[in-house]
Amino acid sequence: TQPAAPAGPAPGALSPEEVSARFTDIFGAAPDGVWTAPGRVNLIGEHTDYNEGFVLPFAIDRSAAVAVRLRDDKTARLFSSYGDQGVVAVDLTTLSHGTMRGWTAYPLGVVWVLRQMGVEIGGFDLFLHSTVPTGAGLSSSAAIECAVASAFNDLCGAGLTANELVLVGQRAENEVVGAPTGILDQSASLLSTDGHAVFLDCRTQESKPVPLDLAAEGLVVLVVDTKVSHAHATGGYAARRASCELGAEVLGVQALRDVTEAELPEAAGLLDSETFRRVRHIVTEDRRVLDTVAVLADAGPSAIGALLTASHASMRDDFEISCPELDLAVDTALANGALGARMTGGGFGGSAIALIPVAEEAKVRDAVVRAFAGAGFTAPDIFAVSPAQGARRVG
Ligand code: GAF
Repeated sequence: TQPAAPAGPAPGALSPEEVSARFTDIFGAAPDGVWTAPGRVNLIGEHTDYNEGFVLPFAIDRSAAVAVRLRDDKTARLFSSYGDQGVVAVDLTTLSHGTMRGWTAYPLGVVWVLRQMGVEIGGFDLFLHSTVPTGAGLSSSAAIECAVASAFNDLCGAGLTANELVLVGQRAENEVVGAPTGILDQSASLLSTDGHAVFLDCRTQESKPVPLDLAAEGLVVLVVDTKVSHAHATGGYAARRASCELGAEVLGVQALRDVTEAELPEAAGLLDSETFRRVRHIVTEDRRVLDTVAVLADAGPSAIGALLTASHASMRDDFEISCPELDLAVDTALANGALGARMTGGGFGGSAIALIPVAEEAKVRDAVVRAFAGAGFTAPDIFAVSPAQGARRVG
């Protein structure tokens, strides 16, 4: 096998010292600290999280960095390098859902949840710089939530565990942003370790690192960001979650995690055909996650391709959360040497991943770019990712 070259720093990445210096330029004094939290790709296990099932994500080498300094008053001042919006000042004594808008809903949402939990947070200045592309299905919002939650956990001595911080981020997403999401993204961002995927049981929050040394196997995971943006606060995501809850209710189980593949024929007789297909995706996807973990241990990453591709077919045909751009990315990658490929994340746009021998990488990239141009789609952004370290203090 041919060893892969390590991926370089993410475009636009700043060192912790640079983040700290930017903070000082903006707010006129040095921060109390700097924290980072990564985005993620999900290797397999989609929409299984809120069905109390299994997921296998890994953090990617693109992350959100926040520098924070506590203030003596009740004012929050926030600045992000995302857009040219300048400093946003918020009076924390009147913090409510209505005052948390745009990107500030993520850091302020986390602060709101922590305060609801009794963590005493007064005023603060916060600078955010992220290299996780937004709207690409790579958990840019969870990266912000987890960096901010880690910062205040440390600065305010809250003493919350990583699993508790996962739930803080999820509550911010559910209750403030309004997206009915599960714990996949925050878990990946907080629990990942360098060179590993995280195998997570979403019912118990038990997790274990699974070695994923792609480079040693001469493999690369390419992300194809289709540029079709998705929004989980509305529409399809919530509808899929509702279908799953209906399925569990009709089948008389706490969650679809409790349905086995052997029970699917019987379930078909009890459910309408659309709900049945939603249920079948979840039940088979849980099994594919377990199979992927087993195959990784026995035979390594070059043997998991068929499971990834089967997962995509299930999301396309049964869960119906793919789109023409994602299908084209997957099909083109497979036709040009990928061992497996699938959409990743919530769906309805966002990104696909492809597992590729390094020797085929250029061919796959070129073929996907040409296929998108040929179909009249917006040019995708294609880049390699490797399993990275989760949230931590860096300065
Ligand atoms: C989004 C959600 F935020 C996650 O909780 C998860 O449900 C995922 O979609 C689908 O697996 O990323």
